[in-house]
Amino acid sequence: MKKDTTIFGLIDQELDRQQRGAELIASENFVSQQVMDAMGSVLTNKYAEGLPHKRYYGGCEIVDQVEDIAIDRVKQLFGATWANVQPHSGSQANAAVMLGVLKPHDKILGFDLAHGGHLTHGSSVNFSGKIYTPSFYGVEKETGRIDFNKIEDIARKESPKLIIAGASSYSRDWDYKTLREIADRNNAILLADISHPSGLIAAGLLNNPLPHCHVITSTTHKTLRGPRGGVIMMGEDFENPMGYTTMKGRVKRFSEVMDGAVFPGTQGGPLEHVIAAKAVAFGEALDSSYGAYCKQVVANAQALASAMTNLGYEIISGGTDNHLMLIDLRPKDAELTGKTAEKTLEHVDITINKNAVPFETRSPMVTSGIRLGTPALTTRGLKEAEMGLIAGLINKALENRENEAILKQVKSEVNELMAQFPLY
Ligand code: DSN
Repeated sequence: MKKDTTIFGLIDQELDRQQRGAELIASENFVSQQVMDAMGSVLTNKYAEGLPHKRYYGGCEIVDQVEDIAIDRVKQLFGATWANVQPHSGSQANAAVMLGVLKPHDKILGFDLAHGGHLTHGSSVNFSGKIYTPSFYGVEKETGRIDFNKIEDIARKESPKLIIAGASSYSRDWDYKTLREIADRNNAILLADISHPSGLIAAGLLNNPLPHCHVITSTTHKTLRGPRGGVIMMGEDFENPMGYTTMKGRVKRFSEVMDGAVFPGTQGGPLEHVIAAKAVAFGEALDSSYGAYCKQVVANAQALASAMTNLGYEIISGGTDNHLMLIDLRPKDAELTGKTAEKTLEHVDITINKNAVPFETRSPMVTSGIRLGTPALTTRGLKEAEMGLIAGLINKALENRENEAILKQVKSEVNELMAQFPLY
């Protein structure tokens, strides 16, 4: 076959974009060459519906070993007793948990998307808000933090069958112990979606939900620095509280319900090439160097938050415990929207995303905030000193957003800085 120069030309352009730019999207990272090699391997050719050693296809003896290793490594990484590494993404992992735990129209209680939650935690435009009946908790206006004790008032009023912890733009740690007590008192299952901070949890830098939550979901491509994908885990397996039975009448274990909810419940054939890449990434995260990387991610986030604060920007909750921060632009510049900030920074090769802030007054397509994260820049080797430089460049671009000459100068400063930290 003739090489597809159109697509490979675009891939080269994307590599150049990634090389020259400062990547501050909190949910992105740069995987190692061996993670990419595993993803681009012959394993993409294999169908393997089912679980290792219980497949619906022949010829699975090699992919069984790959998937077993991925499962073993992720269990070791988080201290889990059970894991399913087949979810194609974090959203698919959440869909499987909900299918396993809930019936259509059952009540769920999640963190409000407008306060930093996720679409799959009950948003009206997502399956989770269309199939199930959501209610939400949020942050306190004065502190920008969740008051975990207040969640109980909502749980008592709403009686949700599932309570969801986890966020996509919340910079503080979670009190899983209190949430489990609330879940137990209100007969709810507790799901922690740790897609964003999972790497930092594995490195022991944040509270671990495994001992407290019934079930845990995560993506594998954010702080965990693996391929795009998802995983479901359990700290302790137990007899299924929903009372599902096998065809022979035996009460199923929760892990059996979860496995069935992934396949055949919500997915077909697993992506064994991606599962191989997950195994490689989990192996990298088990290496002692990964802990140092995660510590630097947090140190960089704190340095960036403090530099942005010194430049007059307001960080929601006043700082960060993890890899990201949410900035309300209004106190610095009432005219500056998240949409304009994202576009301006893209123009100077700094990639961020606009983000709604708690108690937002603008539409989700405009917003009053931006979200910044440090996992990707930290992988490239940037440290606290460079975070000060990045904050200065962001500020210079935003303050001079109408001045093309200054924007051009900022862009070349960004490109020069990033050239000192080569990627691949
Ligand atoms: N899109 C992801 C993020 O940026 O946080 C969440 O799914």
